[in-house]
Amino acid sequence: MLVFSSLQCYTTCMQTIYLSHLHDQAFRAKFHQKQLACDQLVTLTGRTSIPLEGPWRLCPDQYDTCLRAGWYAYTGKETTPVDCDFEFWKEVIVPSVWNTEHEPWEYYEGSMLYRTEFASSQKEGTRTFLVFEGVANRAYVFLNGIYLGFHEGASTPFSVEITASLQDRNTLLVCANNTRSVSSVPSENTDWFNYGGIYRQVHLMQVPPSFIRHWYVRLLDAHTLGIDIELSGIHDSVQVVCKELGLSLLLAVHDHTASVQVPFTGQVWGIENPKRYTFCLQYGQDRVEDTIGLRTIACRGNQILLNEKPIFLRGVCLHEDHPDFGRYVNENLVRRSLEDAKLLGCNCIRLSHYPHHRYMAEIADELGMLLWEELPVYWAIAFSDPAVLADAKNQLSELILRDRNRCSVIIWSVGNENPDTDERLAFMSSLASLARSLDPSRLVGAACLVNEHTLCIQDRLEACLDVIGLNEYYGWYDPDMGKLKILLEHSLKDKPVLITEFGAGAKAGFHDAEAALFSEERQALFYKQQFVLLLGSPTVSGTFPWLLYDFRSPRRMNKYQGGYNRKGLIDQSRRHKKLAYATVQTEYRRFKEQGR
Ligand code: GCB
Repeated sequence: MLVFSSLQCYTTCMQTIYLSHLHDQAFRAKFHQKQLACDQLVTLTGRTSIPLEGPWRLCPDQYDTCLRAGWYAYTGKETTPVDCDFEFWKEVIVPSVWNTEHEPWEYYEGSMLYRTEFASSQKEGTRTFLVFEGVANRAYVFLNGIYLGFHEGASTPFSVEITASLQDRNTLLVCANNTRSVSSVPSENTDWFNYGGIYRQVHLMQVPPSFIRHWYVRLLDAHTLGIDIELSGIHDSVQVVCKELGLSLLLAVHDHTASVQVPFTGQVWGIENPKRYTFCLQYGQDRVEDTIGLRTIACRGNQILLNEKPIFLRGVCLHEDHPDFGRYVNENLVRRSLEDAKLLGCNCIRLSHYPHHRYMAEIADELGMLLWEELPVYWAIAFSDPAVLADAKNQLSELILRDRNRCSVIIWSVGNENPDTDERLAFMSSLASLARSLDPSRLVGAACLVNEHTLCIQDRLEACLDVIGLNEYYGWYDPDMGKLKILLEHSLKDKPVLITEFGAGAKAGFHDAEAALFSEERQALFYKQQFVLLLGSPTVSGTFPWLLYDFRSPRRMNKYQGGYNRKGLIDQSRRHKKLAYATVQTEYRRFKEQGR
């Protein structure tokens, strides 16, 4: 009897432990306490790192059982039944989005577990970091069964120090979750496909005990170069060398920072001559090196000045989307987009509606292309939620820390087409202030709102911006293109106004002499008529057709669209240039001849 009752008690206790997580609805809270945010980010560019790419094992975890029941702690030596067997998971190449890698996963939204093993030999005294360049939409990271932290935001990098938990052989487990949520940035409703996964590179980065955390090189004005460095360590000086500029400086470190301003007499970076200089920094044993272009960007009235000369932005918008790779991009795809934009006659690309891969700014620096970079503060966001604001601020900080040495980036955009409320104004103006405080050397913009009754750009946010974006679809969603003429006449501002979107849908290969909706002829006609108004208007300082390539969108389900937004000048395969591509090309040639 005694034996039976203690056995019964044992069984009940075990069951209690085993079952306890089934009733825990707050299981995420403990994970969310440990955030991997911008204060932990280390700069990747200018360093060598060990890529952790190649085959990883993946397993959908629709009910988040890994987080609920602690699968991450399993060693494979469990003596009671467990619900996962790592070695049977499907092998997939990382980085990639899972939607393109396995047909049953095409529309999957939820958690996906990623697991890899790697060996590491840690030299005495070195510090090791894991750097993730992009996990959609959020990530929970575990190394050797130990939880390292949580990151929110699909498009910006994050890192975590793993010096203390690193072993000779390591198991890295990442729970990537792409559930859309009203309290995320972006929110649950967007006009693009919600891809998921570890879709940008993962690196193992080893640095000496004292190292350079961030560095920021730019022109303060046409004749002054400014350098600011943030350090982690004990040395009292940091060396900065740029041979071509004849610079060799030893800067004193105070409070983990070093700064200097020196006269600049070199060549500025520009579209025609994308001149760059190699800068090397040495701090104790740590060394970083990067090629950096130097230029100024400013506004005078409604003009944009690049290197103190007015420039008209002949732009185009771009999404990261490819039928074979989703949001994954490699260097070739980025080069191809830049070539297609250059050939179109562009000098600027609007990277909509979220931070694109860092390759874009790196290669744009090299080729001479200006960029508008954007935060996914898109449509309806939970503007009154302080946690959402903290998330948006964190994403903005991570983006700026990543790209502020990239001269091609001239504008930080803090949002797109958001409803006009007091909460939205407070939210977005605080993002604009943050962008300015982290990087006073660039312009701040956003796509603003129109008063459709008075036909005028009218948005309280304008006061917080350097450049005003206008998305307009007169002649498409609103058939009356005549309204655009009036709107432009009413909207002459003392700041540059950029037409950050205008476009019409066309199914590649669908032709119609009457220019029916969704025909290539209709799209070409739309651009012809729009450009007559835009080119003649003193209000407009730049134009950005929406957009270079067709992209997937679950909101677009008519027979021409078939799950794609068809406003691309080129189709989604990137092979078929629609008629409108040549129309825009001709208009941009004309712009150029007229000195715009
Ligand atoms: C917009 C949005 C953009 C959409 C576009 C469209 O105003 O900013 O994200 O994709 O319109 O095609 O309707």
